[in-house]
Amino acid sequence: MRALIVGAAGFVGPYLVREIRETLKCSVIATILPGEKLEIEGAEIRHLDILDEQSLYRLLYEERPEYIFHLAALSSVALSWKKPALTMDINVKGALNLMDAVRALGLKTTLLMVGSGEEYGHIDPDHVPIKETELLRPGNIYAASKMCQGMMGAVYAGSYGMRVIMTRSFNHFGPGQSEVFVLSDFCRQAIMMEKGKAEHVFRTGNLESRRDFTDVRDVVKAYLRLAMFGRAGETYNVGSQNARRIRDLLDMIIEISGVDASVETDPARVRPIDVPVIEADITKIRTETGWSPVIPTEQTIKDTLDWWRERL
Ligand code: A2R
Repeated sequence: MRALIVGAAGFVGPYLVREIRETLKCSVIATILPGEKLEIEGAEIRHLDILDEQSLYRLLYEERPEYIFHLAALSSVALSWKKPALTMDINVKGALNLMDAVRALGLKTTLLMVGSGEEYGHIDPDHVPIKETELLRPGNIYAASKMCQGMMGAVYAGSYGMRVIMTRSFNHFGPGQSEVFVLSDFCRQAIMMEKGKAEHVFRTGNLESRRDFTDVRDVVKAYLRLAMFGRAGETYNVGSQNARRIRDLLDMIIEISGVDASVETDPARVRPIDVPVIEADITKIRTETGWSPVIPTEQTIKDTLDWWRERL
């Protein structure tokens, strides 16, 4: 048995490789972009740009994986404002290329398409925590692209009988995440201060938003449970069902790191449109797969601080 991870060179990929090997005990093929040189422990590496349809088709023809985990994306909301066409190309056309190659080859494959909690967009506070049945009102380019991916996934499952399962993954974080993402950025800033490389001021965006954060190591466990027990054509929230104010999380980072610092708003870090509260209702995934997150936020912060400590 073989599992394929498409877009494995990012934050989630290496964690997913480990989780697949432990849970499915099968070989893992991991794709990275052409030109990248990267070793991922426990996986065979292939180069792939999902916009290159022929290479994608050839890879699937040769490998015929039983499981495909689709992670490849332009995954930053901030970047999606700057590069809207590229976001649509990678996140919609790329996902479509993948599903259509599986269809054309007639592969009996489980495809897990990773979407985003951002797809819900502006939510009535009375509708929080958000169920999968909630109307989608994406408030940014990234969210709109992921919504399209999810819709196409449902079409391929419904029309071609393919085993396509979609996630709406809420914020995740942990060691190894880029500083483009808020908590990793704060942890990095804390360690820069600790090492005397930055003045003792946190530069932040909007601190009043409430977000639902899950440790990446819990997130990849959810992906495995969904690949094994999820229903074709269905979408599942992956989150903690515990939205926290970014300000409170920053306070936790300050306390755990022990740095003494003030906090200043940096206009460059404030997004054009921000969504005040995002929190997942995880009843569906919990009931159908038995998954729920177990790693405490304090632990994730501690491990992320340690990760930056080693690197800076
Ligand atoms: O943009 P890069 O150079 O960091 O490469 C990203 C890669 N990627 C692609 N792979 C194949 N063909 C493309 N045309 C293409 N464009 C970008 O996908 C990166 O190595 C990977 C995605 O990793 P991250 O951006 O670190 O996302 P993460 O945190 O691993 O999240 C996985 C999934 C994504 O679909 C997110 O939108 C979702 O979870 O939250």
